[in-house]
Amino acid sequence: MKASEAAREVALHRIRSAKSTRPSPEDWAAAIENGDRDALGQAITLTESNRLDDLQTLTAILKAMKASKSPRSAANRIGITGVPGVGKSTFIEAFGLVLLHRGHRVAVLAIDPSSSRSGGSLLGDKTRMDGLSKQESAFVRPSPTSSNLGGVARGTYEAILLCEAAGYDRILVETVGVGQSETAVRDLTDAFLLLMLPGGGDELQGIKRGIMEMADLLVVNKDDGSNRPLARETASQYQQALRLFPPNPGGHTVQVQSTSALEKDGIGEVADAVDALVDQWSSNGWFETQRQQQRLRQLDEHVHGLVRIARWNASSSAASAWKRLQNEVANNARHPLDAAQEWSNLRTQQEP
Ligand SMILES: Nc1nc2c(ncn2[C@@H]2O[C@H](COP(=O)(O)OP(=O)(O)OP(=O)(O)O)[C@@H](O)[C@H]2O)c(=O)[nH]1
Ligand SMILES: [Mg+2]
Repeated sequence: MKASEAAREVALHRIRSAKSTRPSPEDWAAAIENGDRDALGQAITLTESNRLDDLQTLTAILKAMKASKSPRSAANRIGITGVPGVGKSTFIEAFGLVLLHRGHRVAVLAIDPSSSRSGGSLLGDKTRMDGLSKQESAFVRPSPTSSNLGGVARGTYEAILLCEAAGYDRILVETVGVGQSETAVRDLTDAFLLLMLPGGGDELQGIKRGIMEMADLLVVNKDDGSNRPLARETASQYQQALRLFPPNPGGHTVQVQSTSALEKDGIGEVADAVDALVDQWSSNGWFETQRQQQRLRQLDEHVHGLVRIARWNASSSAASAWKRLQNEVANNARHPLDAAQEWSNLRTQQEP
């Protein structure tokens, strides 16, 4: 078990064992809405749980939220991806501070920040987002959502909703742009920013074309010092390359911008560009269309996720049936589809 998972288990245990003293879902929701950071943090911990009772508590909290009753929240969800070391955390710190100056309340969620390195990253991120996490109007949660459910970002959607209910209106989600997690983050956010390094084609940067096609805005970071000429050249190369891309469903032109997250340069322009995109999507309908697609995808993912959790919480007879099916499939004695069908039939029979 990774240290981060152990810490999460300890936190979940603490929440569960306080069952008799902990607030009702209504009071818990009210505490979050009133800005109680501990209440928010603990509810986010629930989103990372693999236990049905925790998820039931979470559901009750979400249903008790006033915000969930409004048809469209005013918050913007912004995904930020890019290869390790491109400067995502540094960028989020600078970007977050700009948003705070503009009167926004900023929440930062990180998805699987430790996936590509061995530990250490959480500490690093805390120092990199030091200025932001100290601010009253900011909430930084470097949550290691390395879900053992197989879903990359299960729970992050709910974490976003919780942050919004707590009054944060700019939700920044950081993910490392090397695995599947960026697709998951794309499916959770309104605007998706891809950070790039100066120099090198996209292949060199380990960025797949598919990820470039998902981006709403490309940002060449580290446009400072001796990197400058190369950063500018890289930006114009990407601008050229984008012309060959298929039109994106939001109907906007994908722009390339340059920033120095370190020197906090060009960051306000990125914030302006994101605002302009959201304005455009609000008037052409894409904002709500995309949110609707995302909600439906969440429904689908949760159906799968809950089936998996139910399997873990299954009765001993169901558990031994599952073991038997696994064995048969592992030994090639049975087709996976056939075994899955038997499992699904078993479950249907058990239901009232
Ligand atoms: N020169 C320069 N260095 C930068 C800039 N932004 C970040 N860095 C440096 O690049 C290194 C990596 O920055 P991070 O912000 O941790 O990058 P990251 O993309 O979050 O990295 P991971 O979380 O490990 O994927 C650090 O040493 C930063 O100081 C920039 O704009 N210019
Ligand atoms: Mg980082």
